[in-house]
Amino acid sequence: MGKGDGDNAVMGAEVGEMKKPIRVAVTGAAGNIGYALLWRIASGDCFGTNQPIALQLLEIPPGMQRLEGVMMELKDSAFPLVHGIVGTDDPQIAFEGADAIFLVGSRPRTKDMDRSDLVAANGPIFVGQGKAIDAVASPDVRVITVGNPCNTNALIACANAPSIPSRQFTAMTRLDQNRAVGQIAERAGVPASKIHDVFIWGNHSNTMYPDPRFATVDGKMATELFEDEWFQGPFLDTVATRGKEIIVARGASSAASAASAAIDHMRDWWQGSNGRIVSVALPSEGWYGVPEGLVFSFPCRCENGDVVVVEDLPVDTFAQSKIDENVAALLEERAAVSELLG
Ligand code: NAX
Repeated sequence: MGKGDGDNAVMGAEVGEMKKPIRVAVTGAAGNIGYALLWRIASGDCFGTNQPIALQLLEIPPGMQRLEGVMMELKDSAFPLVHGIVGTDDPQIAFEGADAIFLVGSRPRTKDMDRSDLVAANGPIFVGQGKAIDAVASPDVRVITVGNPCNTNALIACANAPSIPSRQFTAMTRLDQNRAVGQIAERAGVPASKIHDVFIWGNHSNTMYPDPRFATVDGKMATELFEDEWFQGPFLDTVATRGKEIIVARGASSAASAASAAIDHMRDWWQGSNGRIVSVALPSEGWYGVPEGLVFSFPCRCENGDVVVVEDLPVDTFAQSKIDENVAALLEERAAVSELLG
């Protein structure tokens, strides 16, 4: 199956009006996040309402029957932008010619697992998927890693795809950002749209740091409205532990909000962030003293299809201590998977 070709496995493929269809791959497509994500992609929320797409969905064999059901429902939704749907358990088919890839599928953490068990259980998945991306995806592919531990999984996939520039591999900290925005908006009594330029440093884990120092609330500096004690105490704690709180309340992990954040991340990358600062975890080029190659969340702007790190923000003592804490955690994760880095 070549880029833009038809294929027996493609249902209802028709290439034509509007723009040329792009190929969008989603792994773990029959999972909880997949169920929310696919409908947002298909409706045009991510790549634009004039951008047709072909969906290429990956599952593991035990997930294939559930994936069949998801594909039936996608067909039944009759999305005008969807020009084809492929479901497969072969990464080489799922990533063939892919222009955008959402790496969602991985083993969720269970009660008996600590973070190092999670790294060990999921790391190997991203070796195979990185190699497949290297072999068959579009050379311009943009990859977002959602499956946890997402920073280190992105690092593994990137290391196993040497022909693709490392800046095309990212991990998602946008959910942490959105959680931070939600907290500030609620306290200020304004809609989330009034909050700009809150962003996340570091790892998608409870060490991440939601930096409020440049945030604005309806044009006013957030730090003039609310005290440091709140930002460094309850605000930080709420954002850091929100995932756990949701599991307790809902009996299941965040899914719709995670899918929504993945849409925000890829939409801004694809269409631009309109000058706003957003959080993207990407392989460090030494920015802010973060060791080269670590997949670390930085303040970024998205413009002309690229993610550009905002390099000149001042860092105070508290922010530096949080950056250092995240560097240490990510160095430890990198050491734990060193044999998977090619
Ligand atoms: P689910 O368990 O509902 O779905 C995961 C799906 O992935 C399953 O259908 C499974 O069969 C499939 N899968 C497993 N291994 C695969 C492989 N090698 N190739 C393709 N598919 C595979 O989990 P869900 O709630 O959808 O969460 C998915 C991942 O997102 C988890 O790792 C989770 O920890 C992570 N999250 C990341 C977040 C972030 O902010 N970065 C937040 C939400 C979420 O916790």
